[in-house]
Amino acid sequence: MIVYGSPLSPFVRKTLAYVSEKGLQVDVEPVGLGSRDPAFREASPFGKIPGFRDGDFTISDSTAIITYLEAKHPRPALIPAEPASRARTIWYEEFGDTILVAAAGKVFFNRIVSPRFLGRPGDEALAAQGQTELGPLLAYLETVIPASGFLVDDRLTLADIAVASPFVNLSHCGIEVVAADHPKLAAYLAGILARPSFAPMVAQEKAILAA
Ligand SMILES: N[C@@H](CCC(=O)N[C@@H](CS)C(=O)NCC(=O)O)C(=O)O
Repeated sequence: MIVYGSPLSPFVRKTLAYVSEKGLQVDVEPVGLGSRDPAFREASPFGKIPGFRDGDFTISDSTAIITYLEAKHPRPALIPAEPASRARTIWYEEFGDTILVAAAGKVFFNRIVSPRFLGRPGDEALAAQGQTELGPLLAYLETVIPASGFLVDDRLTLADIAVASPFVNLSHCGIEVVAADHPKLAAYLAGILARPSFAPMVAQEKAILAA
């Protein structure tokens, strides 16, 4: 199986952390934004990362890829079967993918992607706006994190992977959740991001950005 993309993308990182937690093996084919690589474009017609290939089967979108893998490899179940737990897992995935990435992505794109990878200055006003938008999102998470350190069913699910991933992009921008302001969220993120599914990948990302 091949995942096309770079773990610097919150969606690629989410997919790779999920793959790792499932105990699956994939090859990562690095492709940059806008790549015209034919094998990648077959998997991802609109050039978005991640793309995915399993033999003749190709698909793009982290949620679609994870849906495929979860159906094909049901154990360990990272999307619970019980209706309310399943719905809450998908809510947190959606919250991470859309609401959180909408804010964190403005910061990451304008402070790192644009100047470092596209060779043009970012829009600092937009980055600052993204940072402001984070306020209510961090406050929300602080109210919903259970003592177990997992968002759903007191065990790791896709919810935790999807919510934690965009915080790595903020960390790359020097923005950390501070325990003095958000103690539950800070402890929660420390726990999820210390897992073997995240920690080595994040270290690799930091090395890429430090080079
Ligand atoms: N909903 C998609 C979003 C994928 C996405 O937007 N990826 C970004 C990188 S973080 C991308 O490829 N952007 C390039 C583009 O839009 O052309 C997913 O979950 O995979």
